[in-house]
Amino acid sequence: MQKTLVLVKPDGVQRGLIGTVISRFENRGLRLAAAKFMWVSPELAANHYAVHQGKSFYDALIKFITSAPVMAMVWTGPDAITAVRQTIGKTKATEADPGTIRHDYALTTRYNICHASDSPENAEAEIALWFKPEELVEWKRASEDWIYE
Ligand code: 3AN
Repeated sequence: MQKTLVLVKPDGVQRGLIGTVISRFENRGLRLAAAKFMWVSPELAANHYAVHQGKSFYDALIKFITSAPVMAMVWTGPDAITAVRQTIGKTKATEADPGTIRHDYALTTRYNICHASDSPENAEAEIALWFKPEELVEWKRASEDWIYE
């Protein structure tokens, strides 16, 4: 079982898509492990996007992620990192496959609704950055025996 960090970013929050994003992951069979609705501080934004520091879009990215609240979540399940990335689609919304969140709700790269960790290393680091260990909820969905091997 893997855990991965998902953010519904300011554009998704402002457009009323928090429930839609959650539904996609619930319908897929993934299990919610943590959630909080929050403003992102400049420090948290800089930490989260440290890998993009120095890039042409960095300042705009920090401005964007701090411009409205985000819904931060941890989702868990078998191969959850790949499954969640597959469900949200490619970074550039016009390259995302039909049926993915980014295809169905976005048109650009900056305003692409959500973030999801892209590797086990980044998932671990991002979950530790956004959540305290005690904020992760251990539980089992009643349907899991019919979804997980
Ligand atoms: P992903 O969100 O798919 O992991 P990253 O980590 O490459 O993609 O990019 C993080 C965020 O930075 C994107 N979600 C997007 O908001 C922004 N971003 C990435 N590349 C660009 C770009 N070329 N122009 C504008 N914004 C970008």
